[in-house]
Amino acid sequence: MADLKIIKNGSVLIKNGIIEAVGKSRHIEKQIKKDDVDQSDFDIIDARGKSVLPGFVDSHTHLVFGGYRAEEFSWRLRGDSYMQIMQRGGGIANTVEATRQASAQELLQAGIKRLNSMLSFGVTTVEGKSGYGLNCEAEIKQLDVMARLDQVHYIDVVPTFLGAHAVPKDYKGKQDAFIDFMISDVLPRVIEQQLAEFCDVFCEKDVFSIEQSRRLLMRAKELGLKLKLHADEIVQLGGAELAAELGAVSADHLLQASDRGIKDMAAAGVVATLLPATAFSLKEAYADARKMIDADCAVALATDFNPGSCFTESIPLVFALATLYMNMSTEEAISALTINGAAALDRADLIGSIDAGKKGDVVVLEFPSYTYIPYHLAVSTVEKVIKQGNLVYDTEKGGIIHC
Ligand code: IZC
Ligand code: ZN
Repeated sequence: MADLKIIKNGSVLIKNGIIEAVGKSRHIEKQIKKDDVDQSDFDIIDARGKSVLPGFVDSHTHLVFGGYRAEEFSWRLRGDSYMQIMQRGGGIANTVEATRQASAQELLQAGIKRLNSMLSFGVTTVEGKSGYGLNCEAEIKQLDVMARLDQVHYIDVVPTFLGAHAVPKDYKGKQDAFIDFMISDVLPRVIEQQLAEFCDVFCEKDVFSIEQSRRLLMRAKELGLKLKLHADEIVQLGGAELAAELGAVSADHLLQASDRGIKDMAAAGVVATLLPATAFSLKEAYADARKMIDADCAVALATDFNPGSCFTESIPLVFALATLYMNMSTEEAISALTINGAAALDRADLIGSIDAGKKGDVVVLEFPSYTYIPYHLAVSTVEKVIKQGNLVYDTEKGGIIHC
């Protein structure tokens, strides 16, 4: 994670949206001449004095939702905990109410705005979860909106089915029956309509147990979904161990992960996705990134953008927290937001690094080195975003470039 393989005085050649070559500028120029390429066929973006990185991969968000929970934030400022608010009937249940009431069109418009903000931070691929419907119709509506967002926006949207995100009012105290309902009614519809790549569960004390999570995830896996897990965030339940047991692609949060769980994840190749902006927002202790990296876990970083515990799409904030408070080096944090983010979405062969054959998703920083990312504290250093070879965002051209 600490080795970024930096090329000084380099160039990237992108053709038909795919990276064709990367290397020293003089080598790339020679190759273009040898291939007899007509230079006028190419747009040349001059990045002299700047730095070029892979587009950021935000591999854990809840970006499609109705309503906001600003009032809960002020309650938390007064000392209420996230879980206390949830137990009083607020929290996720509030967003479920608002999301059920919102039309697909309203969710789409809000989603586009949020993706525009993410693009300005250099994000070129984002994962998004359902989980604010909790019934068949509204879960499908959320996933449909994500499919539509993927079509209409530059950013690639990877959909995750999180039907087991909370226990809805009509299933209060009947978690097992709710998992049965997800397995018998909702999951088959999601599969049939090919609306999700991943299945995730909020595995947490007083939400869904290890047993309940295992049951739903095993069925999802049988039906062809890849797995993720909200694991060991508030209480040490053994979520990391479960993710390893089930061969999940990632386990996320991990503030309370046990040593055994960390070892199991490393052995099973589960990506440890850490969400420092959530720990910051909830005033919790950060996940032990150093322990995980030293145990040979692949660590990814993501925003966890959601209306409750972490209402931010700020990649620079994540960099600041990871480097200053989790003792990750800048290089490790960059790997965690690029190639390991891609691995957390099972797409490391397609995105996450500037290599020939991968998607032409790159960002240009306004500064000469990536070291400016955490140094320019919590402020974006991204000047340009290139998505599949097209310049789609440029601060020098007023922001997003609409085609
Ligand atoms: O809306 O509160 N933790 N799910 C699990 C969330 C936070 C999102 C929310
Ligand atoms: Zn989450």
